[in-house]
Amino acid sequence: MQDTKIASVFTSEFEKEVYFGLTDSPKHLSSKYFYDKIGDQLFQKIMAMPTYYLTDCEYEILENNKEEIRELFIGSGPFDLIELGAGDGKKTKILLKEFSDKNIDFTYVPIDISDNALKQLHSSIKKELPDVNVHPFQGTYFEALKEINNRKNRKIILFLGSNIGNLVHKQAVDFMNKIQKLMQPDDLLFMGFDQKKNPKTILDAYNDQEGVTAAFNKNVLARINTELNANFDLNQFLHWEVYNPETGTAKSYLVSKIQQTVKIENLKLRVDFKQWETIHTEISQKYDDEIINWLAKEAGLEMTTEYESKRLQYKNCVFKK
Ligand code: AVJ
Repeated sequence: MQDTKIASVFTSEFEKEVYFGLTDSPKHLSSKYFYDKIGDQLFQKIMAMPTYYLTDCEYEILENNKEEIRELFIGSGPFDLIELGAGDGKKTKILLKEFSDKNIDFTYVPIDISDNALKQLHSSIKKELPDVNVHPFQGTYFEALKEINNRKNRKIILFLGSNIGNLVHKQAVDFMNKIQKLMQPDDLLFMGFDQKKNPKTILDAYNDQEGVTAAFNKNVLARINTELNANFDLNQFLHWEVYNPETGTAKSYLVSKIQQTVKIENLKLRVDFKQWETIHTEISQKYDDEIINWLAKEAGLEMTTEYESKRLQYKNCVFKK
């Protein structure tokens, strides 16, 4: 049994979520906590791996369609280009460069949970694309909604990389619906959706041989160690990926290789693991047309355009309210 500590003295959202996630059954932790300085670097490594095809697919779509996308976005004049989960902005820079080259009047508002990623993105844009106006905003997707609401210009909202896939359908509908409610008739929502495909391809994308994805997954434990004074032995956990081709849901787990007890000093908590007990850490949902149309309908959005990558099935879809 776990020690109990009255759950009223948490000093951060992280503490609180770790406490409730690791005292729940089955155990779980949120993938939003993968992203600190080390996690950002690991994710950049993942994006550079050929097995993680998502980045290349979306890059190809943006590169091949940048003129058409530019025309679509210009619409009736100046706009704010608001990006949820901007990360290193590698793909978005294709559009930023295109807009900047054509002297389009817009402001780029990158939003990310990682302060580190945002700072790097900001300084790289200042250097590479000095003419682009940038207004970075640090926060979760939920906090991003407030920022979207504060922007008074016409809005183009980018939600790339199949980041939506970290949300279960109910959360995705809820989130897209909240965005829809903040949109004006002229505004657009531009999203990336990784498609259902050969299950082997998906497993390879989330279980690379070099162990980068494993390190990325375990980074949430590393953060608990350093930020909450815990003693997780990362070697005693196994990265495990499952993909259900029926539902299109990929799930990541950390599996305890042995029976063990972990101490988290800042939470005054001892967490017992049975041998082979799991911590569920991430979902990466894969989509098909039926699911995307259903999400859009539920969220009160109408799809106006879609782009598909040639090599592997990945789509970018444009919605209006
Ligand atoms: C950034 C959420 C889109 O789920 O594919 C990559 C994160 N996790 N490898 C994804 C991730 C493991 C990624 N997203």
